[in-house]
Amino acid sequence: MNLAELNKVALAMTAPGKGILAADESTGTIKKRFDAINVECTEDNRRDYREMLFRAAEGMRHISGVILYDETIWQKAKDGTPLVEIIKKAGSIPGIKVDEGTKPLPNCPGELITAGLDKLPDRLPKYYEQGARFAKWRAVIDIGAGIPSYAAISTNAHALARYAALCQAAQIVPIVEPEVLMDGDHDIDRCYEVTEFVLKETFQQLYYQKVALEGMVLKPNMAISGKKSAKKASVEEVAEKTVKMLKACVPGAVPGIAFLSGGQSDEEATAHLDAMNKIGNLPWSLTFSYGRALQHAPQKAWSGKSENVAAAQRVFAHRAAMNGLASRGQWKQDLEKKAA
Ligand code: 5MM
Repeated sequence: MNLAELNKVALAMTAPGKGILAADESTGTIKKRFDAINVECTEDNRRDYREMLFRAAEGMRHISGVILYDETIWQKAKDGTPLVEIIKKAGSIPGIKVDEGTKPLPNCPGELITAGLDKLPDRLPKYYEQGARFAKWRAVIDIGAGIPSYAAISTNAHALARYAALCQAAQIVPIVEPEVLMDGDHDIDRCYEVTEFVLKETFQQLYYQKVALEGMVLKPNMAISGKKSAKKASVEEVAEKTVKMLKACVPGAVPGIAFLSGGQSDEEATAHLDAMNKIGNLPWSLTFSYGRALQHAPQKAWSGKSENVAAAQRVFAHRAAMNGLASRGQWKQDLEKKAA
């Protein structure tokens, strides 16, 4: 393992002013997104949609890396150019989602474990050869009555650490994503309490597996109220509590933290990131690794029509630019109004 090289990639992925585009929806998830805009979920449509994003030069100026799904990393654009080459030409780093989704966790009703470790040592060198310099693995922790259990937290943290160690051995930077879902009716303090526990356990397991923190990126959820919570925390409260929680759990050796959006509205995800960076004086850089909060608007603008490509690319560029500003703590709400 060349740790200096891993560290260089991790720093580039989380460089201020830029963030990561999570375009790694599995076929089932992208089908849901396409259903919402009445687009048929064919291989060609998935290719055309993603090619449109990767060729959006203005938007890609703010994108340090792109997380791809297995299908996409091998795909070629309409003119025969590999999609990974388009990403690299745009000055961005290609990455790959390597987990194989979730399965029910035995003895833990309603809880999940992420699968995909078995063949990982054989798959990673192939992804490296194809141009991937980082990978992603997402663990899912739900909050509800009697959950999460310690069994679910520790099993998922262990899998995340095993994955991260395998990535580094293959000279690939692991994005470690322990996602505490915001689907429930819990308040921000319950989210804080669960996420703190999950992060502590994750870093303990990373330590046991001898993962070099300098060569990884953390992709956490924010401390935030559940979507069905009766009391919605303000932007300031989310920022203050998330920063407090991360400072208590994430060693300064980690080069950068790139948040998931988790179902927040596009503008909320930007405002929260911005407010955290405005607090300042942080030991790591804080940026975005958004899927929905970056793609929702361009998907709607595109709606599967080639005549909408330029408009969709403009919408994508706007969201990427807003989040780029937020990663520096320089976003202002006025900028959203001006674009509208
Ligand atoms: C883009 O969505 C990713 C893939 O999800 P599935 O494997 O379930 O299809 C997802 O892992 C995503 O990278 C993260 O959850 C962050 O995305 P959001 O939309 O929460 O920012």
